Amino acid sequence: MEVNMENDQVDTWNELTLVYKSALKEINTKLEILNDEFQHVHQYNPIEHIKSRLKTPESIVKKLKKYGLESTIENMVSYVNDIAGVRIICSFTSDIFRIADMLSNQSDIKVVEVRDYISSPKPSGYKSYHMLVTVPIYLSDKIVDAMVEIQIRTVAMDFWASLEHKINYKFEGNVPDYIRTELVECAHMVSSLDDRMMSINEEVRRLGGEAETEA
Ligand code: 0O2
Repeated sequence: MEVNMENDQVDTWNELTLVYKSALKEINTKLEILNDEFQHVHQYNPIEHIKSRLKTPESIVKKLKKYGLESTIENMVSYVNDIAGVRIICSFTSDIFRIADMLSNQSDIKVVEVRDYISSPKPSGYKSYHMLVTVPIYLSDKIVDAMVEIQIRTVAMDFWASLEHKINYKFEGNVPDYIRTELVECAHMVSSLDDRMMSINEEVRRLGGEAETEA
């Protein structure tokens, strides 16, 4: 898909990209600090790994088309909330809420919206905790609040979501019913696995140890 822009729009787009990239850096640094501090205080890392990405212009245009909107810079900023996206992968479900709380409690982060697909999974079986936040970016002559979509999920939820995403892509949304049903069943297995792994970890902690996950 081709994205055509006038010269002045290219300038605005480049500035926007810089702001969103900076927002990803800010959030990543905050997460690294929280993870390091958690390791220092509790000898435990709640975060397994972090992935961050800027949405490609092609996917932004595709999303605007889906919303029936024109591909303008204004529409991108106003209606596409996940231009900057961070995915945080944790070992246990309890870590998800711990990280969400720690981020929400930071005074410069404004939580715009929370979608808790852990407590209320999507009909597809999708589970994840989504937060839409803004973080201030200090430029030379102004402060800009940049929007970042944060998705927090366990390793098992992430495994399920990435396979389901690939399947949806392959079938362009028209996934055969029996595969959909199988995916919903697998999502239930993922939930049960997450619950059991968390129980084992809690039991080990109760016994005075810590079930370390691989570094
Ligand atoms: P991509 O390519 O991953 O960025 P909205 O952004 O509000 O228009 P929606 O679906 O109402 O879209 O918002 P929601 O539910 O918060 O979902 C945002 C993102 O969560 C999606 O981004 C996906 O990454 C992920 N997601 C949501 N539902 C599912 C699902 O059923 N399966 C999988 N695998 N991922 C899901 P995008 O932009 O749709 O896609």
